[in-house]
Amino acid sequence: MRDTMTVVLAGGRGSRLEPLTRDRAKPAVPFGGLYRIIDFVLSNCLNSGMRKVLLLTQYKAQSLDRHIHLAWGTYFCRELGEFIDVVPPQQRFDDSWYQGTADAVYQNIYAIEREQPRDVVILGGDHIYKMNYGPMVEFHRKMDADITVGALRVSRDEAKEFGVIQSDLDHRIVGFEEKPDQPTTLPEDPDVALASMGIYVFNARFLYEKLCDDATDPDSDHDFGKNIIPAAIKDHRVFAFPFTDENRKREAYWRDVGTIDAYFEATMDLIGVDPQLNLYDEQWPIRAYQPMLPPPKFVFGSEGGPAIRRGEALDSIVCQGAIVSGGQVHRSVLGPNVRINSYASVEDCILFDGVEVGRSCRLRRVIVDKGVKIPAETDIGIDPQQDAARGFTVTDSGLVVIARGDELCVTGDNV
Ligand code: ADQ
Ligand code: ADP
Repeated sequence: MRDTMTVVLAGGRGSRLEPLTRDRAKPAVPFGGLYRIIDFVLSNCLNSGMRKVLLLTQYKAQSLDRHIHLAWGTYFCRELGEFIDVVPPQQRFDDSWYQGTADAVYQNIYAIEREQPRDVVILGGDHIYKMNYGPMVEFHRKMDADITVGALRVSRDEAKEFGVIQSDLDHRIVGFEEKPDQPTTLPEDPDVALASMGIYVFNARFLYEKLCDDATDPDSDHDFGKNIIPAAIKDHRVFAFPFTDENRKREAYWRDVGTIDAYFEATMDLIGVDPQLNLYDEQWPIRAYQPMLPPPKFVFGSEGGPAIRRGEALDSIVCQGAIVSGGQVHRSVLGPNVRINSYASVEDCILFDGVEVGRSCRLRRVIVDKGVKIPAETDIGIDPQQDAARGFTVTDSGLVVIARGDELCVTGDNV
C-alpha cells in the first residue's frame, strides 16, 4: 500500500442526525462511548497499512479537527513519509466552498500529485464498518481498472439512498444510477440491489484527468456519484469490488448511521452478547482518543438499604471516568466522565461525555449530548409526547434526544 494515497471525505453535514450534528460534523459524532464515527474508517486505514492520508473537512470541523490531532497524529510518522493532514476548505482555488465530493478532491489535487501515488483511495468518513482496503486495491490492479467502486448488497428499498450498480459477470460496471427512484435489482434476486459504498480506488493519473475535465464542465455538480462514475463507465474500465465479511460467517457489517434511529440501533447492537460489530477484535483494533481518566466506578449508595440504591450497570458499556453511584443503568452506553446519582434509573440510553443524571431521574430511550446536566427528579423518555411538547427532539419511534443548550435541561451545577 506504500504507493497509494488516501483521501477521506469528512465534510458530511449529517443533517438527519440533528441535533447531534448541530455543533459538529457527522464524522465527529461520538459512537459506542469512546469512539467518534470517523475512527472506524481511520482504523481501517491504519490496519490496512495506508499511511498517507488527507482528511477533507468542510462543515463545523472544529471538534473533528481537534479529535484527529489528539487521537490520530501520533500514529503517523512524518519522518517515514507518513501523515494524516486535516485540510479545511480554505485551501481552495476560488471563493466558492467545496461544491461536491469531486470538487473537494480537485481542490487538493496538488497535495495528492506531490506524493506521486500509483493509486488514490477515496473514502467517505461517515460509515461504521471494518474493511481491509488492501484486497480492493489488489483487485483494482489485477483488473487493470481505471476506477474500482466498493459495493455491497442492500435491499431494493434501501437502494434508493445509494448509487446503484449493474455489473457483468467479471464485475465490470455496465450501469450506474445515483439514488434512483426505481433501483435496478440483481438479475438473480429482485429484492436485492448492488449499492456503491461511496468508496473508490482510482488510478492516479486517470483521477487527475477526470477531475480537471469535470472542473471545467458547467453542467456538472462535481460529485463522484452523480457525475464522475456514471460518465466514466461508458468508455473506461470501471469495476465493482464486492465487500464481503472476510471470515464469511455473516453478511459484511456496514452501517450508515445517518438517522437518529439508525444511530441508536447500531449502538444498541454493540451492547448485545454477540454484536455484529465486535469492538474487542484484537485482529482489527479500532483506535480512538483515550483521555487519561480514572477507571469507571460503581458505588452502592451512601446509606445502603433497598436494591434500587445499588449503583450498577448491566448489559451496558461504561467508559473511563464514569461513576455510577446508587443508580441503576440497563442496556445503555455511558461515555467518559458520566455521573449517575442515587435512585436514578437509566434504560436503553446513550449518554455522551460528561453527562450528569441527577437523583431520582428516570430516563428511557434517550440520547443525551455532551456535558448536559439533568436536574434531579426529571423524567425523560417516559412520555415521549410530553417530551416533544417540551421542545426536545423526538423521533418517530419515540427516541428522545437532549441537545446541548436544550432549555428544560439546565446545563449548570444544580444536580
Ligand atoms: P452520499 O453519502 O449521499 O452518497 P455525499 O453526501 O456526497 O454522498 O457524501 C459522501 C461522503 O463525502 C461523506 O462521507 C461526506 O461526509 C463527505 N462529503 C460530502 N461533501 C463533502 C465535501 N464537500 N468535502 C468533504 N467531504 C464531503 C455517496 C455516493 C453514493 C453511495 C453513498 C454510500 O454518491 O453513490 O452509494 O455515498 O453512502
Ligand atoms: P464535541 O462536542 O464534538 O466534543 P466540542 O465540545 O468542541 O466538540 O463542541 C463543538 C462545538 O460545539 C464548539 O466549538 C462550540 O461551538 C459548540 N458548543 C460547545 N458547547 C456548547 C453548548 N453548551 N451549547 C452550544 N454549543 C456548544
